[in-house]
Amino acid sequence: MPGYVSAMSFRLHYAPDNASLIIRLALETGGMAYETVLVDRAARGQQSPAYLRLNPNGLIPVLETPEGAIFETGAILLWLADRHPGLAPGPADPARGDMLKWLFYLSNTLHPALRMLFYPEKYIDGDIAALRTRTKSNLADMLDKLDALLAGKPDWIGATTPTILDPYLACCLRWMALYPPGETGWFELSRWPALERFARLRDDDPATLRAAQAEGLGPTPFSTPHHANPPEGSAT
Ligand SMILES: N[C@@H](CCC(=O)N[C@@H](CS)C(=O)NCC(=O)O)C(=O)O
Repeated sequence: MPGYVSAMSFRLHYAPDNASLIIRLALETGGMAYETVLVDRAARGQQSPAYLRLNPNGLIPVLETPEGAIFETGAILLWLADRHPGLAPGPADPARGDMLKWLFYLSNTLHPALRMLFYPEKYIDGDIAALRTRTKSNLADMLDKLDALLAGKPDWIGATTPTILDPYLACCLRWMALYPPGETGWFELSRWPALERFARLRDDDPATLRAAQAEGLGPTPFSTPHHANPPEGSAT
């Protein structure tokens, strides 16, 4: 595995259609130069000694930066936004607090609930079906709140110009529609009209088109997603 990145460049450790997609979309939105390193999920590359040196949690993504390796999707997004004006309201912007609270909501409430649905065995030794049932209901409540947020048309999520929150939410919607196979019947995007409009807007974003090409996501990756058909690697 390659080591530290050269000055002023980013190296994204990714697997197709994994949480690294959120970071790829943010990098594309910001027009930032980056290279990618495939994590071979089929071979459990995220648990290799070299990868664990970058992220001791063995989770994807990692972004190598000139200042060191960063893990945790929310942390990487905020780090990028702090260095790239336009990706989020800055510290002096009155919208900063609103942006931060919903960024943290995505990263410490919505995203972990998705992980419970996708990897229930990491959260419970017993009744996986019960955990999944409760988690789906919790997720539906979260989507109600996010739909209300977007219906209010804030200019830092769901607006024409995307911020770091847009790829995070868009990817979560995509994964709810696709994963785990056989467990997605609860999710019907049309139940949340503002979220459905949001997903359509994100489908057509130029950064989405570039990421979709790189990871084989197809033409409508957020509003009517299909499983990825990536040129390299595998999603699971
Ligand atoms: N809290 C982490 C979660 C990342 C995460 O769930 N990554 C998944 C891929 S989407 C992963 O690495 N799964 C492999 C595993 O659990 O072994 C973050 O925000 O970066």
